[in-house]
Amino acid sequence: MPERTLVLIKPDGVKRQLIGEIIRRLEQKNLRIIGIKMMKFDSALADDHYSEHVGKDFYPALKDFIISGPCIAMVLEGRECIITVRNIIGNTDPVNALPGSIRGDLALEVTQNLIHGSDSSATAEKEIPLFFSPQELFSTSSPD
Ligand code: IDP
Ligand code: MG
Repeated sequence: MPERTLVLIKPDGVKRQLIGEIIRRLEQKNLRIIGIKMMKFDSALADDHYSEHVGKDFYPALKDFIISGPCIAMVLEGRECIITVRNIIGNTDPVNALPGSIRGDLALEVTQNLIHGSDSSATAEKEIPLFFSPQELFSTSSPD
């Protein structure tokens, strides 16, 4: 099975009407979207998804932001898609993200940095089921 990763267009990306621009960049790389939905974080999902950051000084601001409005959640599939998506996204701080990356071209703030991508296969395996049931995913390697 090809590798899978969780991608979120964060509330700033939805508000700024960058959904199409962000998806265009991912699809043009020939990554496959195998699941997609608009959804809103609640408090519990924020704490689960960002469990590694709960308790850090920036977490209250991150949590307020991620629950502030709807997100687009997606599962992408493709060869080495975890590192590939991370490269397309760019550095966590948009100031340090290279031009050509999503954060490098389109964002300026560390909290409001437009997009999330899983950082490892273990993380992807933890994150994907928080947003999608198996029935909501349409793998490119399945017959339909
Ligand atoms: P990532 O999104 O590039 O994987 P992480 O370190 O996993 O970065 O942090 C998750 C999110 O938390 C970041 O995307 C960003 O929105 C926010 N964040 C991370 N570090 C900071 C910080 O030092 N100040 C403010 N927000 C931060
Ligand atoms: Mg991360």
